[in-house]
Amino acid sequence: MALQASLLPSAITVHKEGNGAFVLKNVKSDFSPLLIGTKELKRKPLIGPIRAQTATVAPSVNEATPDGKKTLRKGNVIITGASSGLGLATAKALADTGKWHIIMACRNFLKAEKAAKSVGITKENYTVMHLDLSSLESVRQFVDTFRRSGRPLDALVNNAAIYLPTAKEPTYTAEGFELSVGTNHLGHFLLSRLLIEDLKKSDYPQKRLIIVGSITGNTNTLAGNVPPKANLGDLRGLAGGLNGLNSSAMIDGGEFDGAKAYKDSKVCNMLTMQEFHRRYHDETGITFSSLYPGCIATTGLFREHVPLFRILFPPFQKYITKGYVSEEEAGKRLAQVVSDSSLTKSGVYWSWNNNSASFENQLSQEASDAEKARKLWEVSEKLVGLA
Ligand code: LMG
Ligand code: NDP
Ligand code: PMR
Repeated sequence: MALQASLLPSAITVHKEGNGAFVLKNVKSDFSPLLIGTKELKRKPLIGPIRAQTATVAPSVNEATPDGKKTLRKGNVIITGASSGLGLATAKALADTGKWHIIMACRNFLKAEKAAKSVGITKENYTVMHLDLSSLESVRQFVDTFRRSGRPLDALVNNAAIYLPTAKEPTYTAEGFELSVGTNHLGHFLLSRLLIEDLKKSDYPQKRLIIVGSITGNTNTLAGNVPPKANLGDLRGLAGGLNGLNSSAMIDGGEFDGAKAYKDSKVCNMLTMQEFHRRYHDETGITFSSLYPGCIATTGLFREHVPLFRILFPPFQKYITKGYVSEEEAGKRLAQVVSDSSLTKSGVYWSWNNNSASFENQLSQEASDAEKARKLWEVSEKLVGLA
């Protein structure tokens, strides 16, 4: 895929590596050209328990500094599943810049608070808000709570996920969808559809909606060919409600397989990002992105896997595939997708090479099938009650 160099800042050059990958070099970080200081706008505390949402959005540029210089206000980013692994590392990386306030959207409030403290994110840089993606009711409540906080929304990171590779039988979300696809795809689909309205209202200069993808959902890679392989088929199981009663618990209508359900959910994530791009980018200017941050073999994602796997997987990835990346490094990569001024191109699936240089990666045929993306969008909006 050719890079649209015209859309990129002039400081960036595009190199083609020996392996055919395009790599961005001399990448500049953050919004530095726009930033002269990092003072956050002071907001009035909320009065009363509930306040109807108004369209009062803090201006993105604050001219109230004593020396008359313009400053960009702190960005507000929602990160789902920020209580561990990649989400926590990203929250830390963004908080450390002093330019972001992180809304940690987590199912376990206490765990999230402890996690923020354990990595040294300071109080003024984060807020924990409850979100259980396996309940659409909880997703709607989260959106209400966020709106009542009065904060504008500048970036949304759909990061949370569950992986149930050893499950023999399917389990279900509150509304009765198979748990992996229900959480990883449908929960995030509803969240993103609702919050796009908030992103639209923000006057922040670079607004972004990110959905974390993975190599394991891409069958154009070796990792994506480790069985069971992702395959959404004709979406007959999803259209039937994924409930395992009158339809299959799997998107393609097949037998339940927990590892496949996870990989299928990642294909849905990558397709959804592209469909958002097609439907909303031109109208809103929002940047829609997905990414594979590298193999973060030590995270909680593998908590349900057999113990031997959990022991062998990290050295296997470190020394054999060389696909391993630390939580800290992966967090920096996702933080780049949130705030680096060079990663503004929309509709891109980002990956990194071994020197941690980002490049636009190719998705598999299925994960870039525009017709499937449209169908997935339409079936999903029915399931989450938007159509
Ligand atoms: C299945 O589990 C589930 O049963 C199924 O339901 C589904 O969920 C599926 O994909 C999901 O998973 C299978 C899983 C569990 O095992 C595997 O799939 C095996 C691959 C595990 C990957 C780790 C391989 C570890 C390789 C060892 C490397 C050690 C690194 C040392 C580095 C030192 C270097 C200086 O089963 C297990 O977890 C059991 C794992 C048993 C591993 C058996 C070894 C396989 C060897 C293949 C590796 C090739 C090594 C090449 C060596 C080159 C040497 C240079
Ligand atoms: P972790 O298990 O460490 O983090 C997942 C997060 O999701 C946790 O905070 C977890 O909450 C949260 N979560 C799970 N279920 C729900 C739910 N119902 N509602 C709200 N939050 C929930 O895994 P990773 O950090 O590895 O995974 C993060 C993302 O990275 C995922 O999208 C994954 O697919 C992706 N990814 C990971 C790779 C890897 O190698 N690890 C590779 C490629 C992609 P809690 O803390 O309460 O359990
Ligand atoms: Mg995989 C060649 C490189 C490579 C990479 C980058 C990954 C990433 N894996 C690779 C190769 C292999 N893996 C090979 C050759 C095997 C067979 C031995 C293998 C096996 C394997 C298993 C059993 N790999 C796995 C599993 C899992 O259970 C993980 C998974 O599929 O989770 C859905 C996994 C992963 N390998 C990766 C990555 C990034 C994962 C997990 C994370 C994810 O997609 O979120």
